[in-house]
Order: sequence, then structure tokens, then C-alpha cells
Amino acid sequence: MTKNWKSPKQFVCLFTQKAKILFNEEPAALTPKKVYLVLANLVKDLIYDDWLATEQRYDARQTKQVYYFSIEFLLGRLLDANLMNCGMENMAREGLKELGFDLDAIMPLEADPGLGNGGLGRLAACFIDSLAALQLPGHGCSIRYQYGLFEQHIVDGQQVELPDTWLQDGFPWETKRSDKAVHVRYGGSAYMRPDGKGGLECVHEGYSSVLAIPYDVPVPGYRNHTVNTLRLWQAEYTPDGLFGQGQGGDFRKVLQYRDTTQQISRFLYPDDSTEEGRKLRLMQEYFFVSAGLQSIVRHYRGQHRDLREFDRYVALHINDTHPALLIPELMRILMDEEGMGWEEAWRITVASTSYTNHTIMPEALERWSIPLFQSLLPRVYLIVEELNRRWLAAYRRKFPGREDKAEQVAILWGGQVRMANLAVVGSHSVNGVAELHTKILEESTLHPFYEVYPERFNNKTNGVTHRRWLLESNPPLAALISDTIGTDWIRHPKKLKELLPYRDDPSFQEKLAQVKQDRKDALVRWIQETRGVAVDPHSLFDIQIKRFHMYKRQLLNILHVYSLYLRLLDDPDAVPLPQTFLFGGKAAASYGEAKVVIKLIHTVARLIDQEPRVREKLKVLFLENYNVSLGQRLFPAADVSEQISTASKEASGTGNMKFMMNGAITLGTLDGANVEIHRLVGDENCVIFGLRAEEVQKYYREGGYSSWDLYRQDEEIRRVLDVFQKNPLFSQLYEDLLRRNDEYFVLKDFAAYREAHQEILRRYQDRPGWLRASAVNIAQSGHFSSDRTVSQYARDIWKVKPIRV
Ligand code: 9GP
Repeated sequence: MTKNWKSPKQFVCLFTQKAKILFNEEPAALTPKKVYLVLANLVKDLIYDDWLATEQRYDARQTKQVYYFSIEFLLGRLLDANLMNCGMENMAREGLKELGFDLDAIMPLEADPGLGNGGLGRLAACFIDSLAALQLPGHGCSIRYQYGLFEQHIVDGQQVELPDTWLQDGFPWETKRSDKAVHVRYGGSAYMRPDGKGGLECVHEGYSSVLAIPYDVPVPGYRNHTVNTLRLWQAEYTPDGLFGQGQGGDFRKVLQYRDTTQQISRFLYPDDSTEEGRKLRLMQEYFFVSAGLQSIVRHYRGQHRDLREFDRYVALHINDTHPALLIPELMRILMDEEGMGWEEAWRITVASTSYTNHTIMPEALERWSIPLFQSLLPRVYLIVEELNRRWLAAYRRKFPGREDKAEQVAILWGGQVRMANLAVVGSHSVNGVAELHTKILEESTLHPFYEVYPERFNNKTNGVTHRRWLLESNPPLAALISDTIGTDWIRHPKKLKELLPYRDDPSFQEKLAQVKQDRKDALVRWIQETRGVAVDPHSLFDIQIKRFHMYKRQLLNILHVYSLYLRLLDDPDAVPLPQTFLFGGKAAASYGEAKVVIKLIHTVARLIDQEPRVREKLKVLFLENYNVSLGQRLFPAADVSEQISTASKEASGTGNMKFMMNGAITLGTLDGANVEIHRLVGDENCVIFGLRAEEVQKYYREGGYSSWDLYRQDEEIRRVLDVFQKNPLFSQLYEDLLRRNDEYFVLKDFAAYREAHQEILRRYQDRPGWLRASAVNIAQSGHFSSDRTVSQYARDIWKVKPIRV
């Protein structure tokens, strides 16, 4: 196997061999899809030697390693990223050209693995990229879903969900490791009995077991020979799963068992509105946690290390509450399989585990019904029960007579297992993902825990990998930056600050303007080709792309656009320049209101398109099936970044950072990481509006405000809300805003938002001022590279150090 492609000629030779091996065809006969597969396999070959060497190096150095457990890894396409990391993109481009192929036409043929929903999963993907780039020994652990998050289609303005068949043509980056399979147990019964040595031991019997098979995906660092691993587990049916437990013979039971097993790694986020769906989710969570931990402990044991020193060599990270079962599962392994006592196992578990909270939205702080939990995971339940008993006893000793508080911190309460409480009690570190979010966790959401363990709480503001979101997504901007300040920023993104002295330089500004126009033109061409819609490339591009959620307030955005429409009907000069409002994002399949907002966006878009007096100035476009690769087209083309969540609700946001990195100006509330963006760039380089977090929280405490009063006072709001009268589909939104008193302060912030838009238009017309602001945003965005974030996790939480390979 060759280490590197030395020349395009050698590339052609290797490509030809590979095409023979894989398809028994000459390159000229390959379909474009096959060209992609041959190329991806060649790149994987390039990575393989380093992958093995990295693993050997970590073992030889007995280095501490991090395992990042996350139910989502929203990877995006890998060919471009892997070519870039290996430094082989130009060679591949030239080699393919000699063979008559165009790399840029091949890359979009790769399926975009949608193994995630939004920010949480994409953050995990950015983190493993940064871990490898920083030569930190850290790996991902998750599920190999057969279907990713659904594919969004829009039919008659409404979202329709279709299965995402990303594995249809195979996933060339993975390697199946059947030799590393483990068994995960479900059901049966568990009880304690005397062990004959004066203690107790656990018996778990009558369970069924599922075979967990790992598929490893290499994660190469940026031109540094480090290759870490993302391990994705797949559930497989095995006949001994039941027969081994003496339950064979009952054919119906066997069939049922087979079906359930195969469901485990079938879908990301099964619908949890039914008991069946909830059971499946809990099975998934235990599945990857148990499989991952078993393989980590096995590897650890294989290194002949003493398990009492586990936390010296292993750091386990829980990304949101989904992997929180890691805590009782590690206890189970240490006690039942390794014979440790409770105290020692507990010390090791807490010392190895850390937890990140990603939201304060109550629906995401998971709770499981005890009967479901107990029947599915009887042994793990016994551990959680004992843990809860010990924890509450200690808590009551500290706060005697404060049952109100004990209720808040209990792991088991009201017939439920509370996963966030489990995660906090069992971790030595609990972090939020932006300063404001961490403050809210400490002062409110997790305050009773903060009182007991203030030293556990810390902030780690999110970041995004500038390699994917700038270098790969926006090559002309990356080239301009390198021409201006050299290439050091690629390895040290903080050095983007060196652009600051150029912010008023007319020649730099001119080039920056050209880059933005180039990216806007490219997006416009792509929209025309793929959607058949014409967009004015010289209009202002105002973009809101993220999951649909009422707190993210896409509703505020579209109601404001509708108000512009009404104004333009009255006065064609009411808006000084043409604007294009782009939306993208998926609503959870069962989230009715969010889906109605998508319908509303389409309705307003149609109204505008049908109105000659308006359509010269306004365009609304919803780009269906927003995913990582679509994001890579949109962030570089944006003039304005819409970050308008109700203050206090968005934990951090990461799209805000990607826009900033690509020179867009933030129009936002002081929420999540917007607060830190605002602090870095200042008022003159972003536009902030609306209620502050404290004001929102005060309203919540005091029962809100009267949206009816606002409706009566503000004529524009009244006219805008009339849109709901035109279509009974929208009655739910009307109810939310007026009868249910506007939980997310859409109407309350409307006037401030309107003014913020006017301010944006004023600034946009001052070209040098706008370009200066754009330059400042790019220059300050180095702070939001995930390299910074991951270095902080490594230093403060995981205590891992870089290892040169
Ligand atoms: O909603 C948060 C988002 O604000 C944050 O940027 C992201 C990564 O930390 O996590 C999101 N949370 C979830 O996706 C679910 O908790």
C-alpha cells in the first residue's frame, strides 16, 4: 500500500487498479457514482497506515484516551474533508482530470450521512475533527442507524418525511469489525443474593441478548498523521440471543425478538409519543452505551492495566442526557464483572465521567417511566435505585427538612427515572455550552446541584471546525485570507485576528465583496439548476437555517417578511433595496406547530411571487431538506445571519458561528453564544434587538405579558395577524400568539425586530461600513473554532494531552 500519491500519474495508476478490484472495469467505463466509490476507497487506503500507527502509538504510550458518547454524529460528506486533511485534493483533482472526470462533479454524489438532527450532532462531528487536528487521543461512539434523520420533502407547502436511505450505495469509509462484537442484555430479572463470602452478588437471568457489531470510521487530523476512530454500533439478531437463555422453542417469541433487535439500529429518534417508540429509544441508548463501554474495558484489560486506575487512562463523555446510562453501566461492569465494591466502583465512575448539557428545554431533559426502565434493564435499574438511595440520604443530611429540594434532585421521582439528574450526580464535570447557558444552569435549571457541587460546573462555549466551515466550504474566502495574512490561521485560527488591520483597506474590502458575490452567484446558479427558481444575486441575502422550533422563532421572521409585503403593497418604495429571505430546516415529525410555520413560509412566499408590486423587492425561498452539505453552500453566501431565538432559550447555537466565519452580520437577540459574538465584535458589527434573558425570565416568573394589549395597540401587528384568518391551517399559531399569550414573545419583540431590520438596511447601503463589519466578524471568528473549545475540554475536563504520531 502506498503512503501518498506522488504524482497525478501515480494516482491514475492506482485508480485504475482499484477500479479493476472493485468493479472489474476500466476507468472510462465507470459511472460517476462508481468513480466516487473508487476514489473514496483510494483515500481510505491512504489513511489506513496512519490509522493503525495512531492506535499503536496510543497503546505504546499508555496514553489517556477520551471516548465521546453521542446519540448523534452529523458528519456531512467525508470525501472532501478527508482529501483536504490528507493534503491530496489537488492531486486527486488533477489525476481525475487526466481520466476525464471532474472532482467537483463527483463530490456531490456522496450521500450526506444524516446521523443527527441538529446542533448537538453537528457539534459532535466538529469535536472529533478538532480532536484529530489537535492530535488528541479521542474517539466517538454512537449508533450506525440504517436510516438517518428523515429526508424532508415539501408537498404543497407542507413537510413530508421520507426515509433517509444513506446506506443504499454502501458507506465506503467504514470498516466492519465483527471480531470486536459484544453482547448487550435486555429484560429478564435481576436480584441480589449472598455471595458466600459475606457479601452480596447480583444474579441477572432470563434476559435476551443482542449482538452489537462495531463499524469503525477513521477520523484523520489535518495533515498530521493522527487518525482517530468513530465507532458506530449496529444491532444484529443472533439465534443464541434467546436460546442461550433457555428461552428457545417458542417460535413467536423468537420472531418478536428478531424484529425488535433489528429495530434498535434502524432509525434515529423513533417516535416517542407511543410506549413502543419510547421503549425503542431506551433500548438504543443502552445499546450503544453498553457496547461502547464493554469494548473500552476489554481494550483496557488487554493492555494489562489495573482497573482501579481506569480513570487515569480513560475519560468518558456524555453528550446530552442520551448516553447517561453510561454511569450505571460502568458501575455494573466494575461490580458484577470485575468484582469491585460499590465505593470503589463509584469513585472510578465519577472520576472518569463528564457531562455536557445542551438545552434547558424541558422536553430534552429525558425521563423514563420506572416500569419500562425496570423491565428492560432490571440490573441497571437496581444500580440506579441504590444510587438514588445513597444520593438522597447524603442530600438530606446536608439539607435536613428540605424535601422540596430533595424532590428536585432525586434521580427517581414520581414514577420516573430522570436522566439529567443521573448525569449530574455521576459526573465530575458538568458544563454548559455558552456563558449565558451555563449561568442559567447554575442559577436556575440545575441550581440545587450547583449548591452541592459548585466545583463540578464549568462553561465551555461551543465552536465549529473552521476546516469544514471555512476552508472547505468557502475556498475563495480562505484563499483571500491566506493571501492577506499568510496560512498560519489554518493551524491557529485565532490568528484570523491578523485581518483586523485590513478592515478599512479599500483593496481588501473590494476583494472581500467579490468573494461574497462569487458565493452568492454560485448559490443562485445551484438554486436555478436544482429547484428551477430564479433569485436576484444582487439582493441582500438574509438567511435563517436551523431546526424548526417555536423558540427559534422562524415565525417572527416570516411575520416580519409579511409585514414588508403589506408595506410594499401600500408603497412600492417602502423597502429601499431587494432582499431575499432564505429558510431551511426540518421540524420533528410530530411537532405540529413547527410544521405549520413551514406551511406559513410557503404561503407568504407564494403571495409575494404572485404580486408584481412586491416581487421586485422581496423573495422568500424555503430550501427543502436542509443538511450539512446544503449548509456548506448557504453559510458562505449569507449577508445577514438570523439568530433570533427568545433570549434564554438557545443554549448556544453554532450556525451563528458558521455565518460569522463567512463574513455575515448577525441580526440577533442576546441569547446563547450571540452574547459572546456581540462582545467580540461590538455593536457596530452586529445588530442586537429584543428582550434580554433576565427580562424573559422575569416575565415567566410573573405570568407573562398581555399579547392582546399589544395586538390592540400596534396596527401593523394587527394587519399581519390577519394572515391567519385567510387559512384555517394557521389557527393554531393564532391561538399560540394571542390566546395562549405568546410563550416565546414573538409579538413582544416584533417592533424591535422591525427596527433591527431597518438598521440592517441602513448599514448595508453603506458599502465600506458593511464590508468593514464583515471583515471584523471573520477576524474575530477564530475564537469560535472548535479547536479552542476542544483544547479547553482536553485541559480542564478530560486531562488529555496531544500525542504526536
Ligand atoms: O439547542 C442546542 C444548541 O443551542 C446548541 O448549539 C447545540 C450544541 O451544543 O445543542 C442544541 N441542543 C440539542 O440539539 C438538544 O439538546
